[in-house]
Amino acid sequence: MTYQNLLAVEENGIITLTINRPKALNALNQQTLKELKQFFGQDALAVEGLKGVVLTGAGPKSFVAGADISEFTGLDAQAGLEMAQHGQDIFFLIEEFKVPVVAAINGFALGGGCELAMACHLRVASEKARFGQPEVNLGIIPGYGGTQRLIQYLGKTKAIELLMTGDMIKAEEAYRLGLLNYVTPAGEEVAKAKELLEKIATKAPIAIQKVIECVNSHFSKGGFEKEVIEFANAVNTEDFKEGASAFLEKRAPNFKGH
Ligand code: CO8
Repeated sequence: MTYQNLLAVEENGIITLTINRPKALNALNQQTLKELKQFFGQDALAVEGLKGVVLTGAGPKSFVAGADISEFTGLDAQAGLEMAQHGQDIFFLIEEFKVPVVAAINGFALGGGCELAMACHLRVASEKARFGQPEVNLGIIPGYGGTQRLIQYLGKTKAIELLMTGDMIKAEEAYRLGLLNYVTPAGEEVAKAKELLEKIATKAPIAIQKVIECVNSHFSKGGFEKEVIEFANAVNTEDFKEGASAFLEKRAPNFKGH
């Protein structure tokens, strides 16, 4: 497969998939989502000898800084609904991928970036990584499953606080709250992710697939559907136009509540 915004490098049965738009802090534009769909839409079991995938971001600063806000201009409720649904569908492909996917979080994991990391089976982060769901700063809510998976990992208490405040937290706190499996010194997150995959590869592959299926089946998808609808309703507000414009114009937003 050839990609514009992803780099896929296979070594010893592990594919390291790097989101490669460092100038935009690896923000998820539509092209990148299309390529993620292409990659995770393939049948993992049909890829000879595949032990697992490490998903990371290019550059020293960011894993993924969210959905690409420059593509929000002119977004209406219907387009917002379709985009959120499309993103959620791709993230479910990752969550349901038949071999383990480990996020190696090298920097900012914000909005859609935090949601992407949460769709992976395991998360290893550099001590420099930062996490958050800052959508409320833009007048919207998460649309790629963030309202649901954040509760799955953190519980309601901290999840609702982070979703309401848009606050960013450091890797150590994210680890303490249960979002991360491991924190490593900066630059060692990919190696640790590979080490985890090598360990899992010594186990029975069918048993690992069943673990993935059974853990996923614990959670209902009802809240995800609600999130798509309410994301679209938030897109339909003046506050969203103000929030997105304010980000692009590098100023603070002035929300009015309509
Ligand atoms: N989209 C597009 N461009 C971005 C994004 C983004 N999410 N984040 C950063 N960039 C760009 C900046 O515009 C800037 O570009 P330029 O150099 O051309 O001005 C470049 O990346 C570097 O960014 P900064 O200069 O801002 O770097 P700082 O170190 O000062 O700040 C931050 C880094 C804190 C990460 C800051 O860039 C930031 O706050 N980014 C936005 C984070 C955010 O709000 N993410 C959530 C987006 S909304 C979302 O993800 C919703 C998901 C569901 C969508 C459903 C379907 C549409």
